[in-house]
Amino acid sequence: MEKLVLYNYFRSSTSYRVRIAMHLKGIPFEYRAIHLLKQEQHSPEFLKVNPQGEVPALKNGDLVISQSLPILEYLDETHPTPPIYPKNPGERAQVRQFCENINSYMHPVCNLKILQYLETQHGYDLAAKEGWISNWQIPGFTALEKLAEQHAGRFCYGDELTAADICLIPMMFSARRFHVDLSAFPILNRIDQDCQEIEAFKESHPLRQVDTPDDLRIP
Ligand SMILES: N[C@@H](CCC(=O)N[C@@H](CS)C(=O)NCC(=O)O)C(=O)O
Repeated sequence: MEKLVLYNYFRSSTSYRVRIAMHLKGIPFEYRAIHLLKQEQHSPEFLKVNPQGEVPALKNGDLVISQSLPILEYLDETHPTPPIYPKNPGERAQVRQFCENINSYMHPVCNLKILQYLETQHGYDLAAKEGWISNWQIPGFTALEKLAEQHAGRFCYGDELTAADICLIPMMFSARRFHVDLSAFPILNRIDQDCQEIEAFKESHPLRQVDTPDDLRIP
């Protein structure tokens, strides 16, 4: 069987989601780095892989899937152990809802192309971009904290890791990078700390990847 290829970038939070799932499930993969700041996502070769010009993209032989949430579901269906979605349909839908809060509302506002547009078309400097991100993400984290109050055990939904945690931890990493104040979210911070102790999260961490620049790398 051919090895799976993951097109990704160390600091991309959506790539980080997929790396966590692959390490958690023990799926070997080839790490193909796409340097977003060098605009490699818009190269003709990469656009053949993902016409949308975004990472992550997963290649399994002739099959290519982009969008991290469908990739997570594909991995869960092809490698069911350990599961990352609950079996019960209601609980499963709630985990998906939590993921979508992050995926469709919180993550897009800090995407590179959005920030580049704000800078080139509207003159945003770094402080203005960080203000923009906080403006949208604080209400997002506020909702996630409320959901966690209702549903969390050790992790976001009960005591088993799910896709909710796999989306949350990269979102928190990205938010901290842009100086979003996360101090008002004690449950989310506690879950984040717990996850950082788990091997799959350590291995997937943006600052420990092959394309992590040396000056950012952590042990
Ligand atoms: N909803 C997509 C979002 C993918 C996405 O936005 N990827 C970012 C990196 S986190 C990207 O490739 N951005 C390229 C750009 O902005 O030019 C997913 O979940 O995979």
